[in-house]
Amino acid sequence: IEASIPEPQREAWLRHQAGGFKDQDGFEREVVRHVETTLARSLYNCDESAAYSATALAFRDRLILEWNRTQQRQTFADSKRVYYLSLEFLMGRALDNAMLNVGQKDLAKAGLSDLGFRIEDVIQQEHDAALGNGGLGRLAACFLDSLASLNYPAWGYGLRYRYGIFKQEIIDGYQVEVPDYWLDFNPWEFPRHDVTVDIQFYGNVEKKTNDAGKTVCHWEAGETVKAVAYDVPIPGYATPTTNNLRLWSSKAASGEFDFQKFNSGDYESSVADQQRAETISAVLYPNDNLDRGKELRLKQQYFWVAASLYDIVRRFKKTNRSWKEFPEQVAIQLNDTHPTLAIVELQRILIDLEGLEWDEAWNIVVNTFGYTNHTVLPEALEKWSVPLIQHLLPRHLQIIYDINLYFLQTVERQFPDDREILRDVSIIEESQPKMIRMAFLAIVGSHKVNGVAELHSDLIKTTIFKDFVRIFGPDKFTNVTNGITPRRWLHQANPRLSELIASKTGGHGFLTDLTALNKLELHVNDKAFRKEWAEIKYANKVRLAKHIKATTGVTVNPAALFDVQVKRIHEYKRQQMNIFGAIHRYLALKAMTPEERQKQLPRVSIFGGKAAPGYWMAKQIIHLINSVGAVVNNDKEIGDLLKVVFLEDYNVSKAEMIIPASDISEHISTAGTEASGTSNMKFVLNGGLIIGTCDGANIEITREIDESNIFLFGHLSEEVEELRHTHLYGEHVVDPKLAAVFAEIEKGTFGNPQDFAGMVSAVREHGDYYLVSDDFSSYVDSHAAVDEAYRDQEGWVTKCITSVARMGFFSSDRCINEYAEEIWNVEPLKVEA
Ligand code: Z15
Repeated sequence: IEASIPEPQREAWLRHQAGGFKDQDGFEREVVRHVETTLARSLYNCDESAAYSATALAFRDRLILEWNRTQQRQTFADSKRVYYLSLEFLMGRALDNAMLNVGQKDLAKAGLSDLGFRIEDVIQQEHDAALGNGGLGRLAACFLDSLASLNYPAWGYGLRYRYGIFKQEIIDGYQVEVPDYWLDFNPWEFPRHDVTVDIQFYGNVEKKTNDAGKTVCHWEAGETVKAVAYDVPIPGYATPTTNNLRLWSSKAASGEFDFQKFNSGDYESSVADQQRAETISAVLYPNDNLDRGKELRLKQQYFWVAASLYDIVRRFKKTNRSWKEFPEQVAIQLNDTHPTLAIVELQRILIDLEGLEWDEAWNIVVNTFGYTNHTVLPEALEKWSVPLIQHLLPRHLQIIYDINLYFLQTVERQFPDDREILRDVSIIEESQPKMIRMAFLAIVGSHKVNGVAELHSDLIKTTIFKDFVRIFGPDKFTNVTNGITPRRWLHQANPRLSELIASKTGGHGFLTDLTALNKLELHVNDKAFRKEWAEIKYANKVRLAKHIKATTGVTVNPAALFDVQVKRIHEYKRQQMNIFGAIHRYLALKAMTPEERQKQLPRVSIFGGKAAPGYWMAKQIIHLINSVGAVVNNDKEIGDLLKVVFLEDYNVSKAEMIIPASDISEHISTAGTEASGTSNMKFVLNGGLIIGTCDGANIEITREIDESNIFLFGHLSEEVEELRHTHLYGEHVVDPKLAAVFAEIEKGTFGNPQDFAGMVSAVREHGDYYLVSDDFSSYVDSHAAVDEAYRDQEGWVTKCITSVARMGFFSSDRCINEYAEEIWNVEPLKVEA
């Protein structure tokens, strides 16, 4: 590597190189220095927020030193790098994670205490980095943690949204969205004002003859926007590797154009240009599993993809290799279809700018990309209209047409005289207007396509992508079951449980090899261990009960069974079935004699999750949950036997508190709709059981922990299509228990029935697409089985311990190793700790 400082002066640099703090005293010195200089405060006005800032800065200083060393090491090793392209990174808080990953939380705790602060309170000061909607964004964050912890040379690329997912407030039982401005103080990002890329939009394409006399396409763009890099260090757990997450921020390109405007006195419109450019990275689209086809979203996608590719290509070019070696140096993973334009952009770079022939370029492209599919829901599959792409990216549209042409020609050779398959697999849908099917483009432009759980990977092969299996053969399609990082989701979220497990499994090795949890099974009958296990769960429930009291005013009994469903609100996830179930339980309790009632098990039904602002039905579901809570929680006859609460603003840091406090959590999507689910894994890892359908990763969790440890119910994915058909064309009778629930809603027990009419009619009048009625009675029965099992506290604890012991498979480390071997062909970089 070439150094910018010449030899004789380098000695002074090495003498002064920063080392970061080494002990508690050094840590305290750094904190005080940051309070007094960086923050310009003193011991007279250092509050918790300043203590957080200074602590974060002290750790940030450490991280960036490791970051630098890691980048140098990876460049020097010259090995293949992985680039994970994701429009979402749902990181949550960084301080606790940084302290634990570099192994200095104890030191910081003692240091902060010495300075007059409690580390728990300091940690709570941090604002979540919420650059994501739900599962897909959180998966990306877990993957970054595993990539660094396993020492893979890997970068994440995303957008630096000024506003992350909105903050949810519940006002009079309704969701209200408040913008989340999170950048006021963010010590975790490093602006790289020297790392910028000019990104072009609009304009037109001309044919030109280049110096070699060859005809090439030249894109004369109409607008240029600048992408500025912001780097976020990603520390691995117990390793010196600190990888990079590079987020792009948009800025007006200060070209001559603006200058002219400025000179001619058109100051206002040059400011307007500025603002328009900054709009690109202004806000995360708040839709989970839904594509709305907005132009600004397409601009975001191209902006981010083009900047990232430029950066990747620039780095590759420094190695002076020939283009054909590109796929040996670079693996790019597409997190869903959102970055699919990267395929087109790389082809454009290679043929238009680098002068490669089409076939040679296309080989490089296909060998570089891998595509992960995360959904089969039709409303989530991205399609962009041809006129929109024509307008925004005219050269890219031509390339897409060429990709499609060559692809369809090979299909035609393979299946002569089969017009149907040509129409079915065409990247261009012949609709009005024509649409580009991004998933098809992603499949054609990648060497591997993976689903995220076994059932899901099978489903994509037999349904939405079945023709592509015929064309490319089955080996192009593979499964990588999702995973979660045990560092955040056990060690950080549930420190007492983590320590207890460490004490029984011979240390903290399970945090880097989660299969080591299986040693817990040897201790399942150890009385003291079981007692402590139960105490930890209870303490976590007490903490959540306090939060519930503080935020909703509802008093809940920590000894009650905590029944939790926290995730984005969506009809396919069936929170409506859960609240209908709660109403059913309420009616059953009301119908009992006081003596009978006395024998019932107290329950707290806990909900949380955001509805997309434009998703009317999801908002109605939130309203019904709150309305039921308002009645049930104030019913003196019912008392502790049933409470229904909706926790506002569910996010990563709330998840870290809620998940460890759960007894039973609900993963009850209509079979075949939830690609994987990942919170199911987090709940079980934290010693909670689950009630769920045979969907997504629930199936593999069952395989691992045994069906005796999970409450499964409902129809299977093979049965769904026929049931839907019968609802529409045969007879459709609503389950009687559910009909009674509807009757109660319509009586006005929970407020104006009109407010909930959409939810009722979706089931009764509109074909019950999500099979709420079909699954209702088995759902209710399954809950009765949960009650029964919970009464036997000893049996319950056995189930919990056994389940945790068998969860090793679901580490995102296992998952990343599978990607590395099966898709990326990359190896970890050996490092000395
Ligand atoms: C999203 O969060 C998921 C899929 C999507 O297509 C979009 Cl747009 C957002 C989720 C799946 O719903 C969930 O089942 C899966 O566990 C998660 O991605 C990660 O693969």
